[in-house]
Amino acid sequence: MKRVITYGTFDLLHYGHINLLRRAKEQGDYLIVVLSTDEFNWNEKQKKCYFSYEKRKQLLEAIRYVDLVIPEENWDQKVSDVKSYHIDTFVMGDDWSGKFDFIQEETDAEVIYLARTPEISTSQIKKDLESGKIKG
Ligand code: C2G
Repeated sequence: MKRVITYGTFDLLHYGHINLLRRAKEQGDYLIVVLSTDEFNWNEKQKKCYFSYEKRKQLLEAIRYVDLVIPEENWDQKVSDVKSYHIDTFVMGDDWSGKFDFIQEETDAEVIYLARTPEISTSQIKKDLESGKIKG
């Protein structure tokens, strides 16, 4: 069984996230999503999520591509996650391109960066809602 892992905040879940999760799952048979906790988001990414960790986890667990959701509590857990979950492929959107190549050196996992869905983002959704714009 090929095991895939990916990381993210996934706040205000949108089709860009779904595109990423679908393609990540296509890399194997079992997809683990490591979801940023509220504390990690605030302390390390200065992101205040609209939905709490529990709500974001509930949404992700309802997605057919996702097999397991675990917490992301710090920047440095990736190598141990990849090893302890026997991951074959580490996937991130290409806004992170190159940032996680060290995983390939320090573990047996392959690192893949997938193209982002360019026109959508959580921050854009928030801006559009504030200005009353409907995406359609
Ligand atoms: N993504 C995408 N297309 C978008 C928006 C996001 O493909 N329009 C991808 C991102 O590239 C990322 C994943 O969806 O791979 C989750 O995006 P975020 O929730 O914004 O995650 P991020 O804040 O980048 O956190 O340690 C890594 C971090 O936890 C990643």
